[in-house]
Amino acid sequence: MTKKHLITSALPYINGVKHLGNLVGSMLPGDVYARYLRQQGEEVLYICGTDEHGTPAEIAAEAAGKDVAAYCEDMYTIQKDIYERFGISFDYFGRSSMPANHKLTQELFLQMRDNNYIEEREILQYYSHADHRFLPDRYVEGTCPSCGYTKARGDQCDGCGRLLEPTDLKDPYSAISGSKDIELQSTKHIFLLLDKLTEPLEAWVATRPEWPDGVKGIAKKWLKEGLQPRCITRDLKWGVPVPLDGYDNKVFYVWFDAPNGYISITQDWAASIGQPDAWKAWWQDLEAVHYVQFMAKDNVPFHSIFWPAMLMATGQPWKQVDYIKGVNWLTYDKGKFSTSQKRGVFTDVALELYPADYWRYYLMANCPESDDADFTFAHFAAIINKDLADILGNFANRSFSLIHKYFEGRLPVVLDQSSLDQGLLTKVSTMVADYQKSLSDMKFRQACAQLRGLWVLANEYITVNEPWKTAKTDLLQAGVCLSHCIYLLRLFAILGHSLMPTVSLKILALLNDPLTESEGSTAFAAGLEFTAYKAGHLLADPVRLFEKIEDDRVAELTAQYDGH
Ligand code: B3M
Ligand code: ZN
Repeated sequence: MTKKHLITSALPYINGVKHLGNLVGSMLPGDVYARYLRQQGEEVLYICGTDEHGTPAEIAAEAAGKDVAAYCEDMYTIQKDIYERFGISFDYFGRSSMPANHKLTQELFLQMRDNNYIEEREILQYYSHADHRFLPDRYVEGTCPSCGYTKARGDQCDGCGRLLEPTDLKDPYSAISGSKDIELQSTKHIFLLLDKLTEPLEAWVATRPEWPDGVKGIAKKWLKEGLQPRCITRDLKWGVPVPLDGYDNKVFYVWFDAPNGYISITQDWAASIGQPDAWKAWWQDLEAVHYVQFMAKDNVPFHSIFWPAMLMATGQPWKQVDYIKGVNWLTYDKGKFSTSQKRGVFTDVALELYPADYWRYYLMANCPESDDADFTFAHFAAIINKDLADILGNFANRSFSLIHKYFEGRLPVVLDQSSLDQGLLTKVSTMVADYQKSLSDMKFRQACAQLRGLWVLANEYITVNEPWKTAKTDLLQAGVCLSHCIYLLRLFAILGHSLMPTVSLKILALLNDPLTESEGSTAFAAGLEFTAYKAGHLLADPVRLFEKIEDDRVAELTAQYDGH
């Protein structure tokens, strides 16, 4: 029995519009995979939403001069709209601050406590006299003890990725005010006894040999280093309240509630479709679901160790992730994206500059799967101009223009066994199968290269057969060639739908094809047959599919977004 497919992308933090690195790190690959599976006729549920608690939200709301709840409401709407315009086809894009996540997180916590995985401890925490408050870990910054990065945060060092406690930092200061007038004072917090879950976690990770090497490496490194009890409460106001007496001024650590958001957002999805229990089939029917998570590598520890441990500690049979597609980072011109320094391309601006599908194709063709990838406008323009404009766009333009010139815009001939170019079809079928396998295996760079290879093959086919010449002496021969080109264009529209949904539908419209949304296995299978159209099928007038990006524009954009 084929399994249903549960897909989640790491929940983007609520603070600020996300950049291209966030998009290619979790939401875009998740979408390509979800679209591909749906097109194969598989049952898919694609869940994501904003990660709204913790210091990122509080700091950003303060900077925006807004109440944090109002800030989150506004940013949720803005982010949701951007992902829709990028064609990210979530089945539901929810919010970790919704009541369902508060309820679930508190329930899971109490189950962990009843199973003796929770401990209260007095700890020393930085109190800032300048800010009149205890400083949560992300509010403390300082020098990383491992790599010397001077803006390391109290929970993780952005310089080397190491997870830290605030007391690990050298020369610590308040990230709120910059004040060094901070001192360690005693305060009560709650700890999750992760160390008690080492064995079940080791046994569970061992059942996931197919995880990418990078993901397995991170999980095993954490286990090898030895899991430590981890503090799961923070001195913040905005977050999930702790359902215990004496914790009125504390909330759960954001990473203790955010992953539960995958489940609670599914609960919100179920409510939104009027079937409040529909979420259970995805999270409690363990054998019926294949669960894939998409995220950037810095999130892997929390998804491969921390959250699975939390679910194990509840003693409940929660669906655990089957495959983690962790990707590396997209750098911007050999540096970091930066909101504050206005360095890099952010998703709202990207949509103003070029159509979503330009970005979708470029980012997947250069997806930082096995290593970091670097974005420059020069490289972006080179790929758009070559792959999309010169190869796919040129092939479409030549095919349509010649059919309008010699065949009044109608399909020249309906191909049959006698006129079909078997050699071409054999090559195409093999390449299509390879492309399908790459998408199924979530090897996106490879899939894009294989799709591009099909476009190259089509250009070679029309060049070798020279229909613009043969039309003058043997119209039928030219017609047979051009009918193959129409078959190929339809195939490219269907194959490319998961990567470039808008371009795909544009090509189908040019073909006057009845497929409105090339989803579902019939559409995919239909793409492989060559008798889609009847004799005389009228094609739309040719339009240019892609606009090239000129050198002077590249120079302009490079200067505009380099953050100086
Ligand atoms: N909000 C993404 C990040 O670290 C983080 C993911 C949460 S998934 C539960 O940018
Ligand atoms: Zn470091």
